[in-house]
Amino acid sequence: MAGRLILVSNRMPTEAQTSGGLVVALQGALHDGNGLWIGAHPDFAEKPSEQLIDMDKGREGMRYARLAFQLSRQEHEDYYLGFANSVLWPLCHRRGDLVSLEREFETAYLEVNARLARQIAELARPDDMIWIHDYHFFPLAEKLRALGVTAKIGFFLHIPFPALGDLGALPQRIDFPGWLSAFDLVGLQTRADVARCLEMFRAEPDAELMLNGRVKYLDRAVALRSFPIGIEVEAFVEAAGGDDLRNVLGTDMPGDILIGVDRLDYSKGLPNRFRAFGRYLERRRQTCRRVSLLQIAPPTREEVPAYRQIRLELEELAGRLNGQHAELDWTPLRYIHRAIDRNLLAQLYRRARAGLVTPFADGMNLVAKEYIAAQDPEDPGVLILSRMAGAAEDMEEALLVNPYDIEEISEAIRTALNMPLPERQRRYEACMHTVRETDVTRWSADFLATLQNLTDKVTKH
Ligand code: GDG
Repeated sequence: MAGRLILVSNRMPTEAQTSGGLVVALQGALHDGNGLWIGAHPDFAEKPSEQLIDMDKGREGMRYARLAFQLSRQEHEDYYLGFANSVLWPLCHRRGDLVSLEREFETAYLEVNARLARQIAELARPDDMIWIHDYHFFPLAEKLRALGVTAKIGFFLHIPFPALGDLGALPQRIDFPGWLSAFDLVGLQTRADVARCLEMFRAEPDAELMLNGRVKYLDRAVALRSFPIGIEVEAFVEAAGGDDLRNVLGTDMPGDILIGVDRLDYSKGLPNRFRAFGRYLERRRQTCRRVSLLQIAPPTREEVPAYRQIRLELEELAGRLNGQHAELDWTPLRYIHRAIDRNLLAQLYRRARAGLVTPFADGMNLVAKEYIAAQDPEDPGVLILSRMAGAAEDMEEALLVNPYDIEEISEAIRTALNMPLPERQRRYEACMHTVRETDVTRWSADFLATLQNLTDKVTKH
């Protein structure tokens, strides 16, 4: 690649964050000294800043430059908590009932994207490649094109692509297909996401589907493809084999454990998971086997009302469940509303007889892949996975469940805990094959190679 790689994501890695699959994969892609990572500044400004801020001033040895766009507190509320997380997030996760359409949200979203476009346009050169991440920046390419930027621009959407019907919740004046077709390449998590994106274009009289996976819309053409994201497999396997957990707990981890790990988000299906576990406990009364569910659910976006709501709902369910089933020397549900250390997490996955991943909608779900990667191949646990998670598309050997069906999830818990070793091994191996195939380093290399190799014949201007 002759030019530089410019990455744009809402967050960028901080000094404290030295690991994490996506960060590692993208850092690897940002060739030595030849890349820029642009993200939001951690502090709010009095007034929105018109300049990108150099985050690494005076720091030695950075392999790439980090530049920050600074938001005002009001913009954080309207662009980030507002349009991104109270309109686009619920819309893409099939929760139209939670969409909160405020005119200020849309204005701030467009304004932040426009300002960022001006800042990027100042530094982008024609031979650079620009890779934009996620729903915070749907209109960014359109705004860059309007400023005359001709560099190749790719986009990856980490969350589900919305169904045509759900897009109706967007304000009429938004030209969503126009936003997307300003990119050269739109990467989505799954083939089902690509199908939904094509469905949207198919409904447009001005769109023309071409044979090579591209769509022509007005004077532009965009390539659509799925790039299922994954984890940093080897690092995770290694972390899972460590003994930090033993140092923390000693041998005090009695009985069989089920594990769930999710940001506390209404899309993750946590209430039904708790209910299904409760149902399982009711049914197995007669056996004396003690099974605990360890649920780790660190808080996110707590300023958004729907997130406060789900937190209260879970606290109530957890209290009721333990009240009904706990005994003097046993607590069936351990619910931790905090983030825990990554190595400990990997070792807890390995210790758990089953991993519960039951979202109603999820772009991919990396926890599913982490749970598999963490298992002991000689004695693996079982992944219980929602059909609605992107991860289910290529992990058919997990125990797939319908996240709305509490009985089915409770039945899957029973099946997982009683599954004979040869079946557990067979399922583990099949899932692990997918986990390796989608390693995050491969994922980013694949996306960038596809963007790089797009021929210019039908690109814009
Ligand atoms: C979005 C899409 C898509 C969670 N709790 C702790 C902790 N985590 C880590 C997990 C995992 C990550 O956070 C969560 O990733 P997911 O993929 O499960 O979900 P989202 O955060 O919603 O991510 C999703 C993803 O983007 C990537 O494209 O797969 O569909 O929604 O890595 O391990 N990590 C630590 N402590 C915790 O308590 N250390």
